[in-house]
Amino acid sequence: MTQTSTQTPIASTDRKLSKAEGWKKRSNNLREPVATELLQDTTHFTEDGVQILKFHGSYQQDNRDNRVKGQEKDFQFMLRTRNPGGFIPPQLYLTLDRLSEEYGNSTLRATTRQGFQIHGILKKNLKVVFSSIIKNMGSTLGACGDLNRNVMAPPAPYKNRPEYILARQYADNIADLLTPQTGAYYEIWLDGEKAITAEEDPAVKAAREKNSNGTIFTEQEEPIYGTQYMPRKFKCSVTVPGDNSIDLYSQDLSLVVITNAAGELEGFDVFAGGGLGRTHNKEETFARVADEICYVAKEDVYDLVKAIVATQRDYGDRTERRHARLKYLINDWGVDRFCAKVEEYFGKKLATFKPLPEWKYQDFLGWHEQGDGKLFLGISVENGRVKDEGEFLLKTALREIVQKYDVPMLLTPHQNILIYDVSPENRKEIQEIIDRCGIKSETAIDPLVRYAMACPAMPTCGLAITESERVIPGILERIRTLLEKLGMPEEHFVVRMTGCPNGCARPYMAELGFVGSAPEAYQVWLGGSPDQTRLAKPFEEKVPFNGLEAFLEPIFVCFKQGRILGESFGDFCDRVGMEFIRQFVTNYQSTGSMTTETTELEVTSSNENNEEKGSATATKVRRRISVRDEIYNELKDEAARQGKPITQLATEAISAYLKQIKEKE
Ligand code: SRM
Ligand code: SF4
Repeated sequence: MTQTSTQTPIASTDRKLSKAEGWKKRSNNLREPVATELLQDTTHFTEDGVQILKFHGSYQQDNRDNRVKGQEKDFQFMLRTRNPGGFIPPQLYLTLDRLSEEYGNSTLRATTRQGFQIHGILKKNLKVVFSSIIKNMGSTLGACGDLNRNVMAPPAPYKNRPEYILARQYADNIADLLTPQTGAYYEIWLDGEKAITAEEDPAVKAAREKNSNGTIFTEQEEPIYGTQYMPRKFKCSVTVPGDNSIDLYSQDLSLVVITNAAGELEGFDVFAGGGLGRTHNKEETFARVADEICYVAKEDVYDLVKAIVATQRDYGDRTERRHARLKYLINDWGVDRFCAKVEEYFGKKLATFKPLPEWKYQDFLGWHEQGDGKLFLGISVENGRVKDEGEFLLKTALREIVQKYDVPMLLTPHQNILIYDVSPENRKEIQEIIDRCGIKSETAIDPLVRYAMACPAMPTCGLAITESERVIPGILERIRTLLEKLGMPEEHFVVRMTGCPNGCARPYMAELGFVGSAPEAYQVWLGGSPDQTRLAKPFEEKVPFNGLEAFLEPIFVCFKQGRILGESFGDFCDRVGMEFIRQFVTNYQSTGSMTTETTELEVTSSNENNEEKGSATATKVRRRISVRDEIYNELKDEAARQGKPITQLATEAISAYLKQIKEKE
C-alpha cells in the first residue's frame, strides 16, 4: 500500500470535505496566504490567512473587553511556543519575558500543555517576535494547527531515574519525528535563514523518511503529513509508569516507558483515543478517555507512532471537524478494528499491553533533590499567568533568578514552573528572591488553589462563552468559605474551569468541573478522580455564577454525610452516582442559618444512624424539621465540640427528651 506523491491521504468519501481541507491544500505547505498578507499594511489576516497562521503557532484574536459595535475589532495575536516536555532554556525565557514587555500585554502564560503563550501582539510586530523566538532557541512551529502539538512529558528533572530521562528524551524524539518539514516557517519568519536547532537523533530522521507500508508520501515536502496535514490537531505524551502528571487519558496518543530491572529501556505501553473537546447540546461530540492499545518494543516505536498517525491521517473524518479527532475514529471503529488498520501500516502484529501500576497525579512543587547533587524548585503559578501585580512579583522574580543563576526551566502540564539545575549554595538566595517577591510556598497556598486550573477565556479567547481565569480565584474563595461554613475547613479537591466546552483546562477530568455554558452560567461536572484517571459526569447544565453557593451547598453536605473515611469528593460522587446526589439535592433545604430565621434540620428516620460510616448507598428515609436559628447554632457548636454530625446530635437529644417524657408518664 505504498503511497506516492499523487495520492491524497484522504480515505475516499462521497461527502464534501470541510473548508479547512481547502485552506490547507491551497496553502502550498503552509506558505500562503500568510507570506503575502504579512507584507500588507493591515491589522489582521483574511480567514485563509488566520487558519494557516495557526500552523506557525499563532492565533489571531481581538481584545473582547474593547469590542465596540460598528467599530473594527481590536485585533492582536497570541503566539504559543512548542517546547517538548516543557523545556525552556534560560536564553529563551529571557527573550519571551522581554518580548511580552515590548510587544505583548506584559504577561506570559504557561499553558496546560507545557508551552508558553504571549498575548497582545500587533500584526506589524509579528515578524520580529517570531524571529526573536526562533533565534533564541525557541520554536512555535506546530504549536497550533492540524498536526502534532507540543509533546508532553513529566516535568520532574530527575537525573538519577532513568525512566524520567527516557520519557523526556522520547518526548523530544516524537516531537522531532512529527515536526513539519515545510520550509515555509523559516522562509516567512527568518527570510529563508535556517535556524540553529538542536541536533536531531539520526534514528528519528531515518524513521521519518522510511516508507514502510504507506506511512509516508514519497517526493513530498512533508513526508508524513502530505499536502493536507492531519484531519485535526493531534496530541501526544510520553510518561513513566505511575506518573499521571501529563493527564494521560486525555491525549490522542501516549507512550509509557517500560524499563528492565537495570533501568534500561525495553519498550513502551501505548494508549490512544483520548480527547476532551465537545460542543454543548451536540451529543455526538464528547470527551473520551484513551484506550490501552498495545506494547511496542523500543526498536519499533517510531514505526508504530507513524502507523497510528497514518491511520488517523488517512481515515480520520475530514468532512466534519467536530468529528475529526482520533477519539471519534477509535470510538466509531472500536479498538479491534483500529488495531487491525494500525497493523497494516506497522507491518506486524501488535503486542499485548503490559500491566502498569496505578496512576498518581504529581505537581512537583517546592524544593527537591534532582539526583545529581543539584536541586529543582517547583513554583505554583495561578492559572499559569506569569505577571507582576501589586506586591506579587512573579515575573520579576523569575527574570531575576534566570538572569542571575542562568537556570533552565520546565513548564508543567498544570500551568506551573520548575526551575532546575540549581546549585545547593544558591538555594538560600533564590528562596530570598521568591520571598521578597511575595510568592507563596506550596504549603502556604490553599490546596483548592494549588490543584485548580482555568483556561484563559476572556478577553483573548474568541470561543469563550464565560469568564474563566479572571473569575476562578474568587470562585475558589467562595468554595473555601462554603466548606468552612459546612464544617469542612480542611477539605480540598481538584477544581478546573473553562469558558466553553472545548476543555482546554481539562475540566472533564476534574473532581469538580465548571464549563461555561451561557453568559455568567456554568455547566457543572462531578466525579473525576484526584489522579485524573476517569471522566467526570455532567450534573447540571446552567448554574448561575451568582448562585454557586446555593447550588454547591447540598452537594457538599451530601458528600460530608455520605463519604467513606478518607474518600475524596470526586471518588464519592462517582461511587454514589449523579442520581443519588440529585435526589439528595431535591430533598435538601439549606442549613445556612446565617441568612434564614429558621433552619431546616434533616433527620434520618432509620433506627440506625450510619452517617459516620457514611454509607451513601444505605436506604434511609430522610425527613425534615425546622428549628430556630439560635437552637441550630447551639446544636452546631455542640456537634463541633463533640465531633459529631449535627443530625446525630439532634437525634440523640430529641430521643433523650422523648424518653424522659415517657418515663415521667
Ligand atoms: Fe485549547 C482552542 C487555549 C489546551 C481543546 N485553546 C483553543 C484556543 C486557541 C481558542 C481558539 O481556537 O481560538 C484557546 C486560546 C485562548 C487564549 O486566549 O490563549 C486555547 N488550549 C488553550 C490553552 C492555552 C489553555 C490553558 O489554559 O493553558 C492550552 C494550550 C496548550 C498548548 O500549549 O498547546 C490549551 N485545548 C487544550 C487542551 C488540553 C490539552 O491539550 O491537554 C484541550 C483539551 C484536550 C483535547 O484537545 O481534546 C484543548 N482548544 C481545545 C479545543 C477543542 C478541540 C476539540 O477536539 O474539539 C479548541 C477548539 C478547536 O480546536 O476548534 C481549542
Ligand atoms: Fe477558549 Fe474554550 Fe479553550 Fe477556554 S476552553 S481557552 S474558552 S477555547
